[in-house]
Amino acid sequence: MSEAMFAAVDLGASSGRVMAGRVGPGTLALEEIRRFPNRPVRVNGTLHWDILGLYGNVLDGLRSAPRGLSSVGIDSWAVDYGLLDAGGALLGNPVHYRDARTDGVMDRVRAELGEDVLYQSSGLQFLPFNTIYQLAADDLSRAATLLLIPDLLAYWLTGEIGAERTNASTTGLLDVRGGTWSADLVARLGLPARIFPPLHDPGADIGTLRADVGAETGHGALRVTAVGSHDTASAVAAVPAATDRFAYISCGTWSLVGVELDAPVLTEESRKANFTNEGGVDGTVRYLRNVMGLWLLQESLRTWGEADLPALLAAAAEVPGLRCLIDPDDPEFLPPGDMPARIAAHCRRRGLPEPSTRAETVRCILDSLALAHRATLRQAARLSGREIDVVHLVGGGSRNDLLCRLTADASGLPVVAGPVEATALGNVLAQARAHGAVADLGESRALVAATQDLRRYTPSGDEARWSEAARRIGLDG
Ligand code: LFR
Repeated sequence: MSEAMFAAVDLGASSGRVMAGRVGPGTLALEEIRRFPNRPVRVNGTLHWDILGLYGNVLDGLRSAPRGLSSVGIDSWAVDYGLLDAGGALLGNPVHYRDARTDGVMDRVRAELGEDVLYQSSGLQFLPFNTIYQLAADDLSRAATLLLIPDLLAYWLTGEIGAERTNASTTGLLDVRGGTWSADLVARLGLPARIFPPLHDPGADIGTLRADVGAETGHGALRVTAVGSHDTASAVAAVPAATDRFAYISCGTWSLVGVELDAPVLTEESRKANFTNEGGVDGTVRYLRNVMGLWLLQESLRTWGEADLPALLAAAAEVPGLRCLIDPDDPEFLPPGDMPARIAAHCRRRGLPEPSTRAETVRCILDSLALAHRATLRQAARLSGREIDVVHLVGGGSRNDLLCRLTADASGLPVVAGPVEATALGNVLAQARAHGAVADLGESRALVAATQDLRRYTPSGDEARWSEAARRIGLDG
């Protein structure tokens, strides 16, 4: 097999990038073409994504990408969507999942349909922003088509309409067993069945660039290939695991903590622990839970107007550990706003010591995330029966040396950190498979392990200290 080149469009909640990836025997190399911030905008009280700004950056990225690409693939954060009218025009800017429009909606839908009905149907964890609750809060009267964010961008690039399955699995409206839209839930919620497009899997050929897009970007009849369009599905596909006895933490704005399975876990215990069964590439199940993640730190930095993260992390490493602790998954931390003040108030309310400096706040966030990682890893193993020998921590968070070390110490498991760009790599590898440049998931992962920078953290062994801290904050897993 000779070398082939692919472009990956990867949109995260805080930044987006267009990457070029070269894949061949023993080769997997990424080059960053364009990186841009993803800044939500509040308009008339509603928090929106700047979707045209993002699309403009995607076009600029493609324009700067090398010629000779075999295809381009798109992934983004999950659950959010745009609505098209009957003529294919976008009905308003997509709303951000952290917007308050879903306040109280999940509880209403749960009470009406029953938690068990919802979980048995979709296998999805209960998060207030899942598409199903957003749709229940939306005006769909003029909507002809619903497109999740990567599907919307693919539509603008190609003119083709469809829904990629890994991302569709985060809506709460995909049948977890059959992989089709759940007609029953759609009907019971009174949603219009017409808006749900035909489904396809990663690897599917979506179409070629529209003539005007080809001319504008200089890529002629470039093909758009479906990838694991949910960013977390792409990240998990690029975990450099050698066996199936691994857990992953896809660590960025969120920490997605779990294992990869062949079949969903739909037990009552699993529902109560709020674990999700999302779709992975090759029909795998991403059995995981959302931990609040580095959002806590990002939002603190935004509040402080602080730019020097390396200095803050170095200072946080010197602060005595496990003193100030929070439950990072408290819903009060979900919306944008003054995070340090909320963290202090959370500690105060629970009668726990409050952080008083920026370094203490950062240490509190990282210690608490490590404790949540520990608890979730334990639950994932217990609820799924999967034994875990190693934790792969991938994504932007794998750059955070202190968080990786604390996660190894807290979990008592070796942590392999990296690759940083797991999502873009997973995106490129899904395309490479569709174009015959790699054979399967196992070969893809072996290629990541052989070519990417990885760091290994061995747990320090002070298990008793972490257990005591976990009990103090109620995160014993
Ligand atoms: C990570 C992620 C998570 C999803 C959250 C909201 O970027 O896609 O998997 O739960 O964002 O879409």
